[in-house]
Amino acid sequence: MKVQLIQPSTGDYRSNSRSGCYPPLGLVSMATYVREHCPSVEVEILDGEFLSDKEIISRLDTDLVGLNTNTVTYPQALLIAEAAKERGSKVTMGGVYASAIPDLILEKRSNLIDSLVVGYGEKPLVDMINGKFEKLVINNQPAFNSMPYPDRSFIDLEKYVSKFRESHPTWNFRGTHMFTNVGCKWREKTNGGCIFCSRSGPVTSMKQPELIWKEVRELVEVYGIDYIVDFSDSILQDIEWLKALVKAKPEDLNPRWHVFGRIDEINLDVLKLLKQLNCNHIFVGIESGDPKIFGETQKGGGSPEASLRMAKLMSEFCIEITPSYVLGLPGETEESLRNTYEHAELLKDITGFEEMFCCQLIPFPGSIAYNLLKKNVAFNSDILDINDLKKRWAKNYCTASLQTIEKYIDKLLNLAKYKITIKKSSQSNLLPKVLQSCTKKQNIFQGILQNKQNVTCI
Ligand code: B12
Ligand code: SF4
Repeated sequence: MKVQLIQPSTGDYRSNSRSGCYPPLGLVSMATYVREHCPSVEVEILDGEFLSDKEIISRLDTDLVGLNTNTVTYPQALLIAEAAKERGSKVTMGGVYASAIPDLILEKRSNLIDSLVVGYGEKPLVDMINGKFEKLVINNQPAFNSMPYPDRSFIDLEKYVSKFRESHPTWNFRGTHMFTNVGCKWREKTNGGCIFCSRSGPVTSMKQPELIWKEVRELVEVYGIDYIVDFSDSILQDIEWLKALVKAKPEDLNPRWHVFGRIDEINLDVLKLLKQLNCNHIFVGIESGDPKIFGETQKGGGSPEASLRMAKLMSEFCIEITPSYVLGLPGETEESLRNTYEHAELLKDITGFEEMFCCQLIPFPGSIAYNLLKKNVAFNSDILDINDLKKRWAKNYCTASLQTIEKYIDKLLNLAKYKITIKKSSQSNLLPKVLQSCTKKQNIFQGILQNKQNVTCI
């Protein structure tokens, strides 16, 4: 028996400095688990970051096809599902999108999907291989402490590592990603988290430090990786666990780490710990530079002013930052957008950041924003167009127009060398070089910059 696990292409949404840099680890994890439990089953992973959907369809040749989905890949997933069904294969679907709106998908596509998995797919896939197909399977409990770590020999990791280098020429590293934990305590506690968050995993779970270092050792020794991007929602959310991770670090392993963390979790002690880990980069949700609008994120901690203070502290520790801004929060006005731009300029002055994520709030299914919008807008289709979601959101929740929000997104992104956003490539990935500059107001964060010149590395 053979199983094909597929990440469909992103269609028109290819405009990203991260595209093709990171393998679909969820699918790799599923393949690894299948091999452990059903060694006679062959598993192939097809990745739409490198193959067109047409190529993927021409390569369909199995009894069971598994499709990963997010909002941008879902329409392509349907095309592949149709082709797979035509040739008589069973089709299963999973991933964040399928997990967020399973009922709507099954209502519309019952004929195409034999089993839809909400949550983690490893065990359900093995059940399917053993002939057990249920229309809807819910498996929200992470179990990676009892599972093998993803075996990268299922994919050509070198292809991704090369793309990573090509896309980040000033980061002269062989980088790849992994997960040290899943879920977010804030999201779990509040049952939804920040207004825009549609991240997977309602339950938070930290991987055992020994297992993490075992996986790191393989990445370093077998694949020559010297830069690890930990895509977990936050490596800082359990400080005792982080201490244990640092304590368990083998003396002969020292790759650099690029991690994700919340601004309100960063302090002197945490930065000292991160230095021991050899972390030199944190991706931080700054969200907004306007104090009032920041409150609309429902983030439950932090502020624009605190983020500048933390950024300064990070610079003193020689830890770089990738700031992430979300524009188009509820009540957003041109003035608040201007405040955010000025905040980003100051942050650039403080840190000299190279990479930035900036995007309009997209009410992805699974987020509080989507549920809010659903009260005003009836979503009858299982296919959601991102531009349409952006438009409807701005119209219902922002004072600034969509065009104004987009203008500021471009302005902010222009501050960075490596730009991460969610935008159709057909709208041109090239951001306008000359942008109308906004009148500089008396800056509300000016105090933070004092003594900035005396930055020394700790
Ligand atoms: C790492 C990551 C990336 C990486 C790597 C993506 C990749 N190729 O795997 C990069 C940076 C490239 C990336 C890009 C994008 N991403 Co991304 N990404 C993530 C992140 C942080 C983690 C995903 C992950 O790997 N989780 C860990 C693995 C183990 O879990 P998993 O992939 O979900 O898989 C498990 C289950 O979902 C399930 N499963 C998955 N597939 C299948 C299939 C079957 C058949 C079954 C049964 C089960 C199953 O089983 C798996 C194993 O347990 C999530 C946020 C989050 N925490 O969820 C956002 C996230 C998934 N990304 C998101 C988006 C929007 C994008 C982009 C569209 C952004 C863009 N700029 O264009 C692109 C799309 C790229 C693509 N090819 O699809 C959104 C999706 C929102 C939505 N609801 O649609 C998320 C949720 C972040 C957010 N904004 O909230 N992303
Ligand atoms: S955006 Fe980050 S902090 Fe907020 S709920 Fe999501 S993962 Fe947690």
